Amino acid sequence: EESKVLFSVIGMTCAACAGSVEKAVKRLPGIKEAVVDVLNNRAQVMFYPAFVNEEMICETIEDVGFQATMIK
Ligand code: 9UX
Repeated sequence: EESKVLFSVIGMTCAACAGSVEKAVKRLPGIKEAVVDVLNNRAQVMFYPAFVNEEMICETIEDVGFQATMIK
């Protein structure tokens, strides 16, 4: 069964920022879907917890250069 987690992503200022976050998250194993909303500073990620977890996703977003926090 998949998990769905919403992240706050601070620092994205244009659509390409959102694109790079989305691309990086989707490169992780076990990601079903990643939708990044630059206007609302949010990333919604659906994933399979057997392969990846919230912390790995959070760290990946931070590696791209943004401040990420799990919301729920
Ligand atoms: Mo847009 Mo984001 O020109 O780091 S890609 S600001």
